Amino acid sequence: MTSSRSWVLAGVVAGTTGLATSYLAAKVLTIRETPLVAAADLVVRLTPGPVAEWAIDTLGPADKPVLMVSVVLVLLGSFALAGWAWGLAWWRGVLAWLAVAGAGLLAVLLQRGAGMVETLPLAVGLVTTLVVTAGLGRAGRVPDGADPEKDGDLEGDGAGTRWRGGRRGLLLGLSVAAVVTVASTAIGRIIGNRKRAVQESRRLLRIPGVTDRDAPARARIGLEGVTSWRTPSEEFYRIDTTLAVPTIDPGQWRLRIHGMVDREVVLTYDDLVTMELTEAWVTLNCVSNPVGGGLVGNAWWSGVRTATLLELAGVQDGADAVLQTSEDGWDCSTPLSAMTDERDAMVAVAMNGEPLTIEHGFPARTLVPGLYGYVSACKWVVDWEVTRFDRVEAFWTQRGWAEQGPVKIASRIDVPAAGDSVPAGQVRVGGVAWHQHVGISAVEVALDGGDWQEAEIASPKTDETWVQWAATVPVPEGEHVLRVRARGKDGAVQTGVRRDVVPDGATGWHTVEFTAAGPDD
Ligand SMILES: Nc1nc2c(c(=O)[nH]1)N[C@H]1C(S)=C(S)[C@@H](COP(=O)(O)O)O[C@H]1N2
Ligand SMILES: [Mo]
Repeated sequence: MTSSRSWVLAGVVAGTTGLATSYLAAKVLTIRETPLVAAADLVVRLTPGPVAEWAIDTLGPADKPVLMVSVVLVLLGSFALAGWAWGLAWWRGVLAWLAVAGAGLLAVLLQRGAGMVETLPLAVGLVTTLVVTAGLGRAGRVPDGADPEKDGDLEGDGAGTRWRGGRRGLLLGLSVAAVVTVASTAIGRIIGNRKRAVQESRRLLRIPGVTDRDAPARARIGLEGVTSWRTPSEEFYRIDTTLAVPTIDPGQWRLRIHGMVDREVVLTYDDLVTMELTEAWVTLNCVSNPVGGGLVGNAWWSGVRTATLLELAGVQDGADAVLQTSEDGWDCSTPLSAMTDERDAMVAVAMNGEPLTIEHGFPARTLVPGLYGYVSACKWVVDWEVTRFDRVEAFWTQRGWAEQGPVKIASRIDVPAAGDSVPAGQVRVGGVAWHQHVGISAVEVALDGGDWQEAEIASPKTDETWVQWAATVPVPEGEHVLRVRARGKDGAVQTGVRRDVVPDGATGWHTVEFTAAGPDD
């Protein structure tokens, strides 16, 4: 075995180990496409049409396996090159690995919807590869003074880092790499299968009593461009701190209610879904939603009233909070009063007529109308400790956000969008407004700082959701600024004072700049 051959082998082994750990990372992070699949996808996308057609024609159903095998061969080739380069000088090897990772990064980022998280497996793979290459290089070295002939091959005394072939060390290094590869692949498989199993059980789940609803006609203002009153689940905003989305088998799920209660209660998923279901339209808000932002959505939710569940346990005097914890350890402290009053606070099991999606908290999540998500809407909820605010601090309150998070009155302009150009004249404008658990009594708009003009509002017949509004505004030619404000059924008028989202939600009027064009423009 010559020195450069050993380095080539080291490269192939290190690259393969990196592929394995990147696969494991992708499974842990529940990223659909591993870097390897992303690379294959990129090849497909870069393949010219005629070539692809030729491949499909000649290879038929074998085209996918052939593609994967080709990608793997090309990868192994580049691993070999990188190992060889490392043998010339370690920094050349590092550069070569960075080039391979760079190609992988490109492949990953070109995937639909890929973001920072999707690049993490690649980083894990790269680090593994660098460590394994360096480690093999070291392990293969013969200790100074030993007779290299006895324990391996010594390649001359040329410049650069030379493989000196300590056979025992090399074998040990290779074994470690092999164990890491096999273990990562096996664990990744198990995690991947579990996720698939949970997805499958979710898909087959039929929860008795769960209904689906379309937005009622009275909730729709009928102006094109205004956000749909009911947010489709796929478009519903998603906010959480989790890197690896919990995949919980409903059969394993439990909700433990303890703390300041008469008797501790542990509920199974079956217990939960055989209780009386409540269903309601509820708008969910993120406290981090800036004025005019999209971190707000409205859905038809089905679940069991939190009040009913707390009654089972019997809340003791003096308690004023429930510390809710999710399966991944995130927590929030929710006012007991909001969980026990007449509003439809619930442990939701379905959203828009279907079991919750895994991202939105499957199999169960809490929902408290009128409170921001960060103090109430615990996804993957597994534990409720009935307690007192003066005894606990939750994830976001530890980080400077307010302990209490009632949703502030707010309104948004959807039409026109910022920068739009519309024909001058009578212009239809519209959007949404909300003052949950209180209700919206009026929405007003003002053009260019002029008088407030009252808009029409739809009447969804509940105060726990947003309402759509629209108005007809006379707009002369030129550049304009439209602003909106809402009035609450409690007499509140939305303030124009601009405040940041920290610590308890943004305030200020949403304004939109647009242009009105004359007939000749
Ligand atoms: N387990 C868990 N639940 C959570 C969070 C989280 O980080 N982890 N974020 C909360 C926040 S800040 C919001 S706004 C809502 C968002 O819920 P959604 O992702 O279903 O829209 O979930 C809440 N529940
Ligand atoms: Mo949030």
